[in-house]
Amino acid sequence: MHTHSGYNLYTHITTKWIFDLQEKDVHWCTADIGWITGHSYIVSGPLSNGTTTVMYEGAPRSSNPGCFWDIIEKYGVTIFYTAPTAIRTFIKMGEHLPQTRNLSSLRLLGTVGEPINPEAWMWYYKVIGGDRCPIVDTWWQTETGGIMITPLPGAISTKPGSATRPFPGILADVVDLEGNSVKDNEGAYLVIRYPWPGMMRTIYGDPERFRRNYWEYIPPKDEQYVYFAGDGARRDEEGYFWIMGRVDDVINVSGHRLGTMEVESALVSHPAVVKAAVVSKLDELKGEDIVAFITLESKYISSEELSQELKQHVVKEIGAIARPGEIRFTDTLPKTRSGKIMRRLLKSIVTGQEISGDTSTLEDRSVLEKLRETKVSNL
Ligand code: 7RM
Repeated sequence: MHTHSGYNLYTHITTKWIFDLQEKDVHWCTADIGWITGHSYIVSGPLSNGTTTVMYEGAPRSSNPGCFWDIIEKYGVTIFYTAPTAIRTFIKMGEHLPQTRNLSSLRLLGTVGEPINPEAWMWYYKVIGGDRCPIVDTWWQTETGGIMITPLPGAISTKPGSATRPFPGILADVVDLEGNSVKDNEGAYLVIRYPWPGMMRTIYGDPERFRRNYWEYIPPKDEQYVYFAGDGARRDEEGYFWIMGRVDDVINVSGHRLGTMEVESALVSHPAVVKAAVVSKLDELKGEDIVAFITLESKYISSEELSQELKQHVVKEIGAIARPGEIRFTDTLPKTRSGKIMRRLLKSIVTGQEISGDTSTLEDRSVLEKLRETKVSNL
């Protein structure tokens, strides 16, 4: 549950400062308008600032190659805000598509929704931004209403893969389960210490759950409650935040805790891999074993050899403990319309269970059938 004034104030000021709004800007946030990123950065933030905002219904697909770049050229888009999953799709579609359009109107790029792997960041910077546009990697949630950790273009230098520093007025921290701040570069729980205008006020109809999940997960110290975001993170020696993914997506292999996103990021750093989704399955020896669903770059074909090579690649990037037990090649992954992988569904497929629970947010329902078949081609 959000409030009119707090939500609108917060989307207003974050849009103005993070996108460094100028009189002549044409702002395009490619999110689905039915999700929070669309509410905040297609509608509320841009319109309350009197900015020209592009509204487009659709996702990048092979049926509309080049469409996104046509829109930028046609409307002279100056600010382009999209998700890493979309960027990886653009990479797969090929750079000849953006390269044959005039993208010189662009001056600022943004990302949201998940950590961006450095390779995708570099591609975005070079091929879309023409080596000229800063990238703002913005961390936030439906619950926060607007952007919380982000660079301010021109003021905060960026590091590919880091959302950099908290927005002015936001007190973010990384703490252990007792609520104590941890040392630099130690991975732990991402919290916000003070309230902010855009914060959610409760969960509609379930105030108890609001308390439990967000305010009591990390116990208060001296009556000081902290907001727990549900994400793991580390802060480096320069105060830059590196988001490690949802803490409930942690896999325990032989007593070692691994973030699914860590393993996914290692996999997509291999040239053959465009998308990766990692889940666990129970394993008698290791406790849990890693199963990786992989979408390949179009010029690669799946093989036993490649499967071995990818496993070895993860060992090289993270260590032997993270070696996936199983690799499944697939053209599609179950995603929401905002591009989030629905790991819960992948897990049901891996464990051979019936899909239970809500699937109404699934973007493409035919994906599930296709995924069940991946076992057959598993090598
Ligand atoms: C805006 C939105 C929220 C979750 C959040 C994170 C992940 C979002 C980033 C990110 C790394 C980012 N709302 N997330 N932005 N992770 N870097 N820049 O996505 O409610 O749908 O999702 O998304 O795990 O908790 S959301």
